[in-house]
Amino acid sequence: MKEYKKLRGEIIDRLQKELKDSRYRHTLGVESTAVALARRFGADEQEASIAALLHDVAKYVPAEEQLEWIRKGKIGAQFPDIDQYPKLLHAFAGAEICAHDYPQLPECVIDAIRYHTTGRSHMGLMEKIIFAADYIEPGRVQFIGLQEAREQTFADLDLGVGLILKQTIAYLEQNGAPCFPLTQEAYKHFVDDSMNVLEKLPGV
Ligand code: DGI
Ligand code: FE
Ligand code: FE
Repeated sequence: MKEYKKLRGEIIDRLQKELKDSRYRHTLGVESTAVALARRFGADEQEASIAALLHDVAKYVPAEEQLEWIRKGKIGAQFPDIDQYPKLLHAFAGAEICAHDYPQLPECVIDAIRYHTTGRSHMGLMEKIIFAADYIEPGRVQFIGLQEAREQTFADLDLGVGLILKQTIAYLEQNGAPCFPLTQEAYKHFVDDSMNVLEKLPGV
């Protein structure tokens, strides 16, 4: 990536200003995990680093401002009820903000930011890496299934994504939170359909 070092430095400065401390540390954990996954699965490590650094950049942008970015952005018209899913806004808004602020970034980096929370069916390699790295980064507070998700992801990225989707949907059900259509489609693709992940996963 052209001028990677300079860009990374600029982004680090921005994150230190715009993110809370704990979110900043999480972001660096996602970066190191994403770079490791990129090396393991043959993706561009610099692109993984930048996508990871930017994935939560919109976390503290006011909700109304996030909605404005989304409404005028790529998927706004597709999901008019997006305001019913407050936890998802930062991913969709973050992608629009980054496409605007860093026009040099490739589409795969922007899409990795856009789909890092929900996933989607037919995710590209960079999307899978950021989706998984966000979930398994070393700073995540321990919860049931985290260690298995880590091991599974480094063994087989598709199986890792499938396991993470399965655990996320179980978590949403437990908490009575609605599952977003993209997450349902991702689950169908990675867990139910072609990949038959469930049959390959030991006792989950
Ligand atoms: O931003 P992070 O905290 O690092 O992690 P994230 O972007 O994966 O956001 C996780 C939150 O998003 C978590 O509280 C669960 C929620 N979430 C993930 N998928 C869905 C969802 N919430 C709803 N309502 N529907 C989803 O499909
Ligand atoms: Fe996030
Ligand atoms: Fe995150």
